Amino acid sequence: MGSRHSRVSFLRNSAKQVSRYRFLTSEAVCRRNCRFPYTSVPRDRQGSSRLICSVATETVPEQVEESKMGTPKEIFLKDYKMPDYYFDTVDLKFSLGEEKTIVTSKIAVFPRVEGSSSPLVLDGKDLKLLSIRINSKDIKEDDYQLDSRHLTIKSLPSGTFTLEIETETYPQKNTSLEGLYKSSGNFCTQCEAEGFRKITFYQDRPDIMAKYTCRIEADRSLYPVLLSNGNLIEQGDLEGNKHYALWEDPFKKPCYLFALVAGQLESRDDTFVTRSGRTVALRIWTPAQDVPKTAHAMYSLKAAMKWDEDVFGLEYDLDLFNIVAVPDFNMGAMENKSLNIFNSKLVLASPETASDGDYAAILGVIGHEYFHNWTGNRVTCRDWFQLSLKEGLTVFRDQEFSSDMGSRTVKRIGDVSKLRTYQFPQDAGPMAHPVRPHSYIKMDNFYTVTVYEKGAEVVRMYKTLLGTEGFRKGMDLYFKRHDGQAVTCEDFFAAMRDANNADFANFLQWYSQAGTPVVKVASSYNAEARTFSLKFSQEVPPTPGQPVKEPMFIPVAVGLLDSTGKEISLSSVYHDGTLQYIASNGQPVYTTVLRVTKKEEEFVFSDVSERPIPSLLRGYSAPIRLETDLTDDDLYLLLAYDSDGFNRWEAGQVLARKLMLSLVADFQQNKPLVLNPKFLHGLKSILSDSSLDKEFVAKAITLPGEVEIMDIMEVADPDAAHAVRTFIKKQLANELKAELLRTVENNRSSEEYVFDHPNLARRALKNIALAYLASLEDSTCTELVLHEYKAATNMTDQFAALAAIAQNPGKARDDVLADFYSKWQDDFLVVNKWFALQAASDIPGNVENVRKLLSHPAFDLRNPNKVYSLIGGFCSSPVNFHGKDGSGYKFLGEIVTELDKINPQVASRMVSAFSRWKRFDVTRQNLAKAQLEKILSTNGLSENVFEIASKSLAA
Ligand code: B3K
Ligand code: ZN
Repeated sequence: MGSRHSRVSFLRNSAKQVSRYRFLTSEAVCRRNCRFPYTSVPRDRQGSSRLICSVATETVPEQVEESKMGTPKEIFLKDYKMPDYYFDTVDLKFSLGEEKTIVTSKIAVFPRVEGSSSPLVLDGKDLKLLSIRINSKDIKEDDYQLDSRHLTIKSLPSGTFTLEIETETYPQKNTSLEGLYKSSGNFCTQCEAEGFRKITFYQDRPDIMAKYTCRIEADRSLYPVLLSNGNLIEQGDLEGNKHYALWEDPFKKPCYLFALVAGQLESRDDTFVTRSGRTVALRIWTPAQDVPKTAHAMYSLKAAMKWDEDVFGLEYDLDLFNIVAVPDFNMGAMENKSLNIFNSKLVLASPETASDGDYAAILGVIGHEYFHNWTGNRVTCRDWFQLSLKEGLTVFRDQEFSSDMGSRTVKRIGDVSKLRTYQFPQDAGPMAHPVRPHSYIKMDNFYTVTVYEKGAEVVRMYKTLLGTEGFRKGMDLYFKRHDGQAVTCEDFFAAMRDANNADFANFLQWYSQAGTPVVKVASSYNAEARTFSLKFSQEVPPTPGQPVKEPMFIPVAVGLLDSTGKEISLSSVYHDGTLQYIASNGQPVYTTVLRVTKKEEEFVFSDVSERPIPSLLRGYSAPIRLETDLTDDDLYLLLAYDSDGFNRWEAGQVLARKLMLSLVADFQQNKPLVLNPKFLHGLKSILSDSSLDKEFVAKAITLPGEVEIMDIMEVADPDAAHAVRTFIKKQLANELKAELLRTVENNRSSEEYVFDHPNLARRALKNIALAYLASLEDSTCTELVLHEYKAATNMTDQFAALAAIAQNPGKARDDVLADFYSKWQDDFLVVNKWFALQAASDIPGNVENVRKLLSHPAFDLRNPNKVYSLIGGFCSSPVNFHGKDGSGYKFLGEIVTELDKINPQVASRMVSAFSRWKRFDVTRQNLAKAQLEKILSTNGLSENVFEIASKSLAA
């Protein structure tokens, strides 16, 4: 175990070499509608010891501890080496017990190079080794070496051989929820990224792909259901009230996709007939009482299967697809081959207990995990640095799926908001890393918004450049070339390029350079020449370890509007001295994609008869910060008329950001705050426009969040951001009271809950109106919101009313919160919403309430969802977490230290809230720094927390 001293000295060394390190974090993991299971709270937008013993001689360790070893080792992409040995087949046997579980593996091994004399190095953690046999013979003690991380086998036969290893593990003591563990009495596994090494000794790396069988033996009464990957080929009874099941997966897979579940579960069963006529049995497994709540998950699965056939021509490849919901899960879900394991939160839903947001998240994540069957499972990653190869691509696929199932514009707005709120701050902080990171200590710290969400933006840019057909051609070639392989981001790039004979210039920079590019555009119109020029300049800010950046390839989708807001048809554009005609197919073209590849570059539209208003970066065609010279009048015109729905919303957001920043300056100088009447008028027009999609209106009248505003301030000032946002909200509510009341009236419905676009859009609009009205704190509005709370027949409406009331301290708030708990105390997912709502409250001094909730009987630090709700929720209130007295920081510091002993992955996510401490004033900086130093001085700190905390501090 690493001593306190060795850790501190490593820290000093690492601090000195800071420019060399680029550690990643799950910093600012998003809290909404995603694979990361934070509970969604409608606020801003209203809305990972040496335990390994010699062969069967030493005693069983008292407690299974998470990896708290010596000096953390940093792993580099540039050091990737092909494995010396490959595995052909793996036969696993699990004997599941109450004290211990015995795992036997039989592996057919072959050398990469015939006659190789290299040792075989296997990963293993927190395991007790019982025996090793090669070609059915026990091996001598001198022939292998065991340390806290590896089993190294030295003398090996030449050519192919069989390796049999028997180990003992202790799932009941495994609170890290990684490897084999127990959740609510059931056994389950989580192997990605490096959890399989906690199950048995193995080459735990994704480029080792093998065919698996898995035999599970367990008590028949305690564990009636025994599941693993692939097809069930045999089952039967054993002595001593035991039974067994034998599973065979016909597809080669990396060990991170292995899964096992054993327990008391029941299933909702359905079927899906693929387009080639294969009937697939679909089963969603939960404890018996929850089966009724799996209807929406089953609907989502079938919709996803159909969509992947329709859009990508991709069919499911087995006769059985299982989903299991478990209440204790670090992430949102896991795409194990044919046995997806999900956090219950992303499976269970009923109108009474789940909100529209939950329904949408379930749709998206069920889709996401299903889509991984091709993008991640059939074609996987060569090494973990390539994570975005599967995650960025699969996020892109789930985004497109959700778009097609609902409103494309609103989905895009939500995804871009997520990018701005969570990824932009990461890209601008000490944890900034490229979409394909260069190094890591703990891979689990790299499941970030950068790898996922920015990675999805990178995939989206291929599509923007190639068009739908070209992108599909690229995908087809990718699968044709790489099915059954473990590949790299370059392989994906090459498939896109080759299928389209495309010139992607410096596009690969998107995988290697961190930081959000800042692109400035200056426009000018020449009336005489009838030309309109757009001059672009780009700068990628320095990030840790990358002080100097190269220009990026930025696809900028552009349209031009005339002074009445009408689209101008585009004919040609000069670039680099050559005139390029815009392909038209005989139809007028209103949007073209400019390829910005240099530091400075000019594009000149010809044949433009009046000064146009450019609609730039349509659909948010690249993940950049765009600075334009558009006037407020230009922006109001775009807000009113842009045919690009995303840019119409964006114009309103740019105006809101400008207004908020100027009011922040006023607030800081103690000047009175005044709302710009033009802004009010702009929002009023949107609110009153009945031709607009209601969900779009709800988004358009939502102000940018406090985190987003803090991110664009010179020095982040949470108090100013909060005061200004609250001020504007109240002013708007006051001025638009009549319209808002009408909006609530007109959008109520007593009809049965339906999750479809018109209904969820209607509820979204009504509930944002309600939140605005509640901010007024007058008796009429309080009565109205209370009425809505009582009259609500579904969780969307009920929780929205509760959240609206909870904005304001007082008896009404206390009563309704108590009522809500008493109604829902038996439903742990709803109780988590209740925790999150209170935790995220901006009520002054809320840290004390949150401390009290820590000892609430429903709270448990061992359950990640509860931690994400209460602790994660608290950190999402800038005014309280960043309270100037340091009480929020002290609270988080204490929790992280305690949590790290239980679950390092979860603790590491929580400590990420400190990462941007340098963005604040000196007082806050010192307070946050002191907490980070205290955490780092903790004896036995996990590598997970160490990586995030030390990098945050060293920045
Ligand atoms: N691939 C999993 C996440 C694995 C978690 C590693 N600690 C979920 C997903 O992105 O689909
Ligand atoms: Zn994924």
